[in-house]
Amino acid sequence: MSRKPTPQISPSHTDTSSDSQWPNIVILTGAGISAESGLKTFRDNDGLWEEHAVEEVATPEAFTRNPELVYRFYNQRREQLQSDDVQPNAAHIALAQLEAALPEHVLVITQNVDDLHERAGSKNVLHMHGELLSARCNHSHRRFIMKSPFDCTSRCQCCSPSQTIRPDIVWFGEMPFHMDEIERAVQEADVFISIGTSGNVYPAAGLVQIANHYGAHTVELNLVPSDGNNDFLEAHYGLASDVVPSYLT
Ligand code: BV8
Repeated sequence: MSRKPTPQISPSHTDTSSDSQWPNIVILTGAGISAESGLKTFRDNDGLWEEHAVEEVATPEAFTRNPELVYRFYNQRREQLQSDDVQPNAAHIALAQLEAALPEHVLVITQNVDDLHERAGSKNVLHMHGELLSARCNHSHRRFIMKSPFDCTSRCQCCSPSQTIRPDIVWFGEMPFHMDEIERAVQEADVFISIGTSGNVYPAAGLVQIANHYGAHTVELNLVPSDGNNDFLEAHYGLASDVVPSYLT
């Protein structure tokens, strides 16, 4: 597949009136984009998994075996996310400004389960690993906003009798959300930008290969080279709150 011409994407320097000239920009984000907002990443030194083995808290088997522990793990993160000192940072804001300047041409696919992209103003966001602030009925799989802590008495409102609910999270071994839409968007992307992810978790980590195959210009913006850094045509390293705004403006 031939490579699409590398488009110029800083809308601040160009008239964005003629819509058709603008590229389709797909952005994949991971825990690193939220690190400077105070949310722990997964695999950095003081990361989330350090405190909990993945098998303990992020698999359906863990939830069946020990729902209280899983509830506690997610309640801690929900409480932290809702505290006043956790706010979107300059990287989230830069992505929201890009979407505002190029409506219909920017999609954020996030592995993150926080709502910082939305709170920064991004509207076109797909949470492929679910969302901390919602819950899911264990029977109907219907999802609903739930900001209060989970506990073993939590029940859904969609079934009769009410059924147990679970965090609205995609655990290991479960199919991520929105995969058809995600793969279609990556195939149609002119630019694919990966921000703040170690490239450890599939299928998210495999999206750059799809982007390359369909000829997109692929860019990694990260603190350090990720496991998949060789798959990117361009890379800039540093703190997301520095490297993302400077790349996009
Ligand atoms: C599935 C829950 C199939 C949410 C998560 C192929 C090969 C090998 C393995 C597999 C494969 N296919 C599937 C697998 C198994 C597995 C997998 O990938 N395992 C890995 C560990 C080997 N994948 C799955 O199970 C997936 N499901 O494939 O299902 C299927 C098919 C049919 C039918 C049914 C099923 C499901 C994956 C989702 C699992 N859930 N989390 C939660 O609790 O939050 S994954 C978890 O990791 C989070 O979602 C997280 O977002 C994600 C990825 O981690 P990162 O975001 O990258 O975070 P990390 O800490 O690793 O890295 C942070 C990066 O930021 C670092 O690079 C760091 O340098 C950088 N950084 C730090 N600070 C900054 C910064 N950058 C910039 N600025 C800073 N300030």
